[in-house]
Amino acid sequence: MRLRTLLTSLSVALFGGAASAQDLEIIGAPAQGKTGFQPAATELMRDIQWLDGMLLILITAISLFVVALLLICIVRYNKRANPEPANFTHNTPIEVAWTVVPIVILVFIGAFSLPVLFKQQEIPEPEVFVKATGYQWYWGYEYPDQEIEFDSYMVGSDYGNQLTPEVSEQLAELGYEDEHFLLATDTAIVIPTGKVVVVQVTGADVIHAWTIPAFGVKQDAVPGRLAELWFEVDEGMEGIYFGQCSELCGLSHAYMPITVKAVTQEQYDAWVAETQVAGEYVDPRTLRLAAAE
Ligand SMILES: [Cu+2]
Repeated sequence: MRLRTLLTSLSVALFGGAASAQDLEIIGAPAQGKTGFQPAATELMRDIQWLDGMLLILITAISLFVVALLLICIVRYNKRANPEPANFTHNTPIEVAWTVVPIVILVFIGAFSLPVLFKQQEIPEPEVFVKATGYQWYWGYEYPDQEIEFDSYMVGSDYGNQLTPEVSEQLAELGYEDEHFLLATDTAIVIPTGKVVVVQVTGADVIHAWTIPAFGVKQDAVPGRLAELWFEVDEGMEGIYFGQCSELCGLSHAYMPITVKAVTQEQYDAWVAETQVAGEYVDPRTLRLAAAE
């Protein structure tokens, strides 16, 4: 697997690099000392960020309300200020209120969060279809319509996952900086912006998970199961996006990152033409149909 992969990877890397790495901006990457989300590159991620902001306002209001109640109790009902405590145990209106109000709040949250969830889970008709398979410890990719197949290893996986001078050099050759060590891969998924991309996710050995934070997608890669996720990168958001395997999958779990290059349709078409490899090819979708029968 690895040798054949190496050969195809080479062509992918050569052109993948030329087409995109150097002239593509790195958009989806974690930044030192930052909190919050990476910039949203899809509508799905914008929805998630909006939901997050809305929930933050809501929980801040609830927290302030609870803190205010606590402070009132501390100040007005301490032993000194209130030497004769009340001795009732029930208050029906208050009990109804603290049951009904949280229900209303939860229904309100659900009314906004469920549509976001459904939008992620309802997979549209793909314009580009990619199959991602998690292996211990790298990702394999297939474009059945284009008959493209390659594996994607972390830059540095051949050097004990250490940032050696050789690895530094490899990163530079692919257009990355040292800071992208642990994120950059030798090959990358290339997809066009403004198109619906469906990624079919599965695992070959143990459970992995495929994610790109800036796209707002994450999907467990479970052996024996085919799951799907979708995204459409906004036009104008051409760039490089990183993700990492997100399901603890063994020793080198931390060393199987994901690189997606979002490019224009023309660049994508050129990449496909350069990368297509002849040979025996099994369409993963026929396997899916067979499994469904
Ligand atoms: Cu993993």
